[in-house]
Amino acid sequence: MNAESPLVGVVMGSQSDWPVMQHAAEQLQAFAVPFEARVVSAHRTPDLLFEYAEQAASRGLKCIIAGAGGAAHLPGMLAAKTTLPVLGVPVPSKHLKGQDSLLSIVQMPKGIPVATFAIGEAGAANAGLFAVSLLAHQDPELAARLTEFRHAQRDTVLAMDLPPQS
Ligand code: RP5
Repeated sequence: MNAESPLVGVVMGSQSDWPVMQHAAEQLQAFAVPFEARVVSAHRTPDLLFEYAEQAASRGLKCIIAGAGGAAHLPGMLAAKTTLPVLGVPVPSKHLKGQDSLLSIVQMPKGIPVATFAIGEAGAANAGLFAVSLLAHQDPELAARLTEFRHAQRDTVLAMDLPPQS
């Protein structure tokens, strides 16, 4: 993790969410965005959730990436307690494979938005990239790195070959 003051908070309901949420952290690391990673549970540590959300902006965070599984209250409750952008990542769950996580994050009632990403690793990685986009708006060097990343992806696809067709 970067030693500078964190600009992005990556929070999750349990340590068991980390294998998914580390994909958000990896994107932030790749773009040298300072971040912090914490376990904050909506239903097991509600007081910590309130404290984290209430202090996030004054601590210098610019957005919060929040991942949780099952009845995933964490992103919505964080969004209820801060006006910072909250990026929700549905973590795959044991029985419903993250469909429950997705619906409980994406179906926020009008007035308290949560930007919701895909279930699992792709959603976590995209939440990391979305945080980079948010920050790049005010950081030309970061914006240049994001453009470079997009160009590298484009070039990879343009170089893809398929087997000869008979
Ligand atoms: C949620 O319950 C967490 O976000 C996690 O996805 C799920 C299971 O948590 P553990 O029982 O693995 O701690 O709160």
